[in-house]
Amino acid sequence: MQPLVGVIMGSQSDWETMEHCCSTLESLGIAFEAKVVSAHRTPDLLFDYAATAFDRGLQIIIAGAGGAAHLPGMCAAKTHLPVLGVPVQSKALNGMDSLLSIVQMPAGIPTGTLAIGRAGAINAALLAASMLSNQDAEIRQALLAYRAAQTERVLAQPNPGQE
Ligand code: RP5
Repeated sequence: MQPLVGVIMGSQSDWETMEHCCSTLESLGIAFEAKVVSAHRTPDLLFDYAATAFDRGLQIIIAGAGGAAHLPGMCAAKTHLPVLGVPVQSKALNGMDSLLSIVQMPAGIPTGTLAIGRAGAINAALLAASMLSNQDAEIRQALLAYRAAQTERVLAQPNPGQE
């Protein structure tokens, strides 16, 4: 299947976080590709990836990075596609560095910014699904089913401490 979503991350070490994004996309039946592309260590690869993304059929890019997290912003600078940034929880500053690096884009080149870590990785996939769902009935049904199942799980176990 032609990937609709490109998931990129700055390092192999980001996979622990970004695998939650990929497994969520998978569970929704959304075709995606996942690659390590570093803004700092492979800048030419990043430029090429972002510049060719639209022509290759991608509709959304999700970029996870930690520390001085330039990946989502630099990616957004090289493509008009929506870029969703996931701040990876860094060891030194617990992800505050990643969050601020991604969220504080100057006016003109936006990046959507999710929560730090696993929650942000999952929500990036769900947000991508929402963005695709107006044009794609299968993705819309999968997203609605995901949300309904989540609601069911909570309602089925209202008593705390009994999971
Ligand atoms: C960033 O530097 C990556 O996104 C990663 O979160 C962080 C640390 O990378 P490694 O030193 O673990 O490869 O570019």
